[in-house]
Amino acid sequence: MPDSGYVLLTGFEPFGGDLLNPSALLAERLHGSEIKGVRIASACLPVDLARLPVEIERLLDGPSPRAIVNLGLAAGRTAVAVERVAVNALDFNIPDNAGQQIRDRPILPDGPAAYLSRLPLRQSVERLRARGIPAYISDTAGLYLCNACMYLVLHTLAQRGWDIPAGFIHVPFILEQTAQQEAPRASLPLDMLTLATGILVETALAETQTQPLRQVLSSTE
Ligand code: PCA
Repeated sequence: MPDSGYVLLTGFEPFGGDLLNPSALLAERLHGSEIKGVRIASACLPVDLARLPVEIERLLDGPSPRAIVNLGLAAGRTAVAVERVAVNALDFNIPDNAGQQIRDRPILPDGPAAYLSRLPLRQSVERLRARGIPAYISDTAGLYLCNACMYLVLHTLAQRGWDIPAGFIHVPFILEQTAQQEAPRASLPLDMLTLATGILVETALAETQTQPLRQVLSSTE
């Protein structure tokens, strides 16, 4: 059987005192499944600025995946947020899991100011909404580890000339988490977010098939 490649799907470990991170659960749930005949390979990324680039490098140290979807938790957001842009800046409101609180620093001192998502943003949001899942295009992924992940992945693709769909999705809390919160914040059910992740991967893959020569939407250069 010909190898039809794989989709790299990542989540993040818990951070900021939370016991779980829905993005890691989603990645785990979809690991090994197939979407449009393409296998999903999942990984969990560290909320640790020193380790994050090493881990991304390790994950991309092989043949190019067909698509990359990186997931993270955005506490308090009300819907699935398809991120439009990653900026070359770090400014942490809370320390990372290694206790580092970075202020006002670039991710890569010589890197471009920003990278635009390589996911089909509008189609993704439309397809999620059509399935009854609240979603929107977000214009900021924050200045913490998720933005850094999106930036580093897109930077790596630009450097290697890998013309594949890739980008970042922020998900809200899951219902199960907010039940323990003093003042429960916005959440969506885990099953709905699982469905959303599948739709996002499928949309990314569909776009590659219809537009194999999609222009590189990368830097500010
Ligand atoms: N959310 C954080 C980092 C890890 C995660 O899941 C963020 O939004 O940057």
